[in-house]
Amino acid sequence: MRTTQARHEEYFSFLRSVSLLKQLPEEKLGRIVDCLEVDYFEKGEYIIREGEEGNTFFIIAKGEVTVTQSSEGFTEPQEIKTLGVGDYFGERALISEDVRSANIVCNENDTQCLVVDRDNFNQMVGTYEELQTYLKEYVGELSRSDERRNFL
Ligand code: WNU
Repeated sequence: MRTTQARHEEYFSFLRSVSLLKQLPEEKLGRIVDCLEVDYFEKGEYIIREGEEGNTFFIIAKGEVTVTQSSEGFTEPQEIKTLGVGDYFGERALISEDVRSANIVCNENDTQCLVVDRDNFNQMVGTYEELQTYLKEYVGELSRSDERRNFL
């Protein structure tokens, strides 16, 4: 049997390995683990749809996803990149207070994501200035690469 304690330790050490969260104090990381949900996806499933409202942040614990986005001159969304274990997504809608700006499609059966809701995300990054600055810069870069893809 896998106890609550074992589960807690497992996710705690996994989150420690996520580069974004490396600097977080132990106590804070522990609180994130306490309020995490785990979601499971199968190949082909949409985890996020472009244009929808979103209130969650995801960290990939197992498997792989593809980021796609609609693009001028194409009928199908275009592939942008692939994300794997330890990568995260969904921060942009939370930081920019905007709808989802890309699709996230599951690429592998039994993909597992750790899901953090908006309130907990704000607690996670809000009180940690470095994290906030880092994510804001990254989100700014995303907007620029979106423009480049669409207008060149
Ligand atoms: C991109 N353009 C857009 C990725 C993951 C984390 C960071 C990049 Cl810090 P959302 C859709 C999500 C979006 C991002 C992710 O897709 N995404 C991108 C792009 O070139 N989104 N617009 N590349 S992977 C990635 C940076 O997380 O957040 O809530 O939902 O808009």
